[in-house]
Amino acid sequence: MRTLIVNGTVVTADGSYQADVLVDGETIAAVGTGLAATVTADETIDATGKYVIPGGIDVHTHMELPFGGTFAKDTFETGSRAAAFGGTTTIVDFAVQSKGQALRTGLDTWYAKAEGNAVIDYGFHMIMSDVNDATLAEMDQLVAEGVPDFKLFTAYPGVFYSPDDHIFRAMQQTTRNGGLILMHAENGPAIDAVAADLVAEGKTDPYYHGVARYPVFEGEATNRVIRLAEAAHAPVYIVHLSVVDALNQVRAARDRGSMAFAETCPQYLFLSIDDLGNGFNGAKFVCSPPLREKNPNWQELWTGLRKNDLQVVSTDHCPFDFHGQKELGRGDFRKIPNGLPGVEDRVDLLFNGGVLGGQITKERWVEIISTEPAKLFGMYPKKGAIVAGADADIVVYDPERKRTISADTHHMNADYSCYEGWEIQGASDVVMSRGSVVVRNGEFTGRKGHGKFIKRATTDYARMV
Ligand code: DUC
Ligand code: ZN
Ligand code: ZN
Repeated sequence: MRTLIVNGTVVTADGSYQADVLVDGETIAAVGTGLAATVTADETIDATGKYVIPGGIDVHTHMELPFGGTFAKDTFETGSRAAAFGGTTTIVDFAVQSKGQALRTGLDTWYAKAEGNAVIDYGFHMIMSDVNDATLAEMDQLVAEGVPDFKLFTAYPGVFYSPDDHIFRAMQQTTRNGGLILMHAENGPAIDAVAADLVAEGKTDPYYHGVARYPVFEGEATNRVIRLAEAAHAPVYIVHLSVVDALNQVRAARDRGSMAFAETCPQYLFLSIDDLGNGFNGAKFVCSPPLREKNPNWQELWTGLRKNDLQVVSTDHCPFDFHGQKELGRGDFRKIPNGLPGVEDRVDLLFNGGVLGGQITKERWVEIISTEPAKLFGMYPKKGAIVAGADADIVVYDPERKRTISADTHHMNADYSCYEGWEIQGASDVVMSRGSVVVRNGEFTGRKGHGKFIKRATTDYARMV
């Protein structure tokens, strides 16, 4: 099957230009002007007035994550389908090692969840709940099989939490095996102390979830894990950075030449602690780190994205229904499952609020939603690029189309949207995954099981600073 995309504006991280794109089978065969005159194709897609961009890459999703006695509701089938509707053609999900298990057991569980179900390509990171001699040795095996990064937590004592010596040991291991440590950086023990005080005072509403998790607790933990990485001569990637206190730690580290990288998420650019108010309705917005004060955080995060102190925007997609799941925390905000639905809206929110909002160029938009995630996570230029030889993961994007976000029309498995009623501009018309059109003009045309596991390479992080 050959497909020719004609008359579009190819938008890449490096620049934009008019060009046609020829897809042959699963890969891009040629990019150039006037291809229609010289090649034949089975299908021609007219992209006049549209952008032709590499498919979005969301390197932070949690399909079926066990959390707080329940599970994130999207499966690989429903979640990857929702991702495709939103112009994302690759996800990297977090496999979970439960305490006492081997990494292998957790990873095999995630292979089984995804295989035969995902509609777009996927990779895995490994959440490490135990760091010991056995799991440290297993890390080398995972790096070799294309799962080269590991998430550790300074939050959630008793569940995912790792003490500093465990984090340091894991970092040392990646210095040897070329992997990358991803850090959820919030001071969990301090947060739990404040949260216990608040509940004892009768402050049990979702809003206090935001109050308990002081910005300094994220700033302190961010600095600590970066310092530990420096001591181990290891790169480190801070996930879901939410607040200026933490951003300043990343800025300072990068200024001193550290291999420190970080992502933020749409919820920290567009939502605030005010959304956590409104009684128990605020439970819809409970995630960790929490939503922050609008000022100065939103603008500082945009500045961080412009200046490359933040390299990626991912979603931390982790959907729970309001009814029946978020409600587990009525009367005690500590029991509200943490997480928001988001995988479907990232590309459009970033275009509408970022590009049309005057915060970033359309080239930087492509960079932070696709190209940089591909580079940092060992998938470039197979993913994240419109070049001959790359996987034909392509979105024909309409920068003019308007739509209203709503739980009534979204495809994520959640009974609410954090952006209900938002009118935004910019939408994916055609979404192609390895040469197959999976979404066309709002209709799903893909296939369950089309998505393949991506064996990811290690990256030379020193060259990416
Ligand atoms: N934060 C969330 O909001 N959900 C899943 C896990 C996490 O760290
Ligand atoms: Zn996290
Ligand atoms: Zn997460």
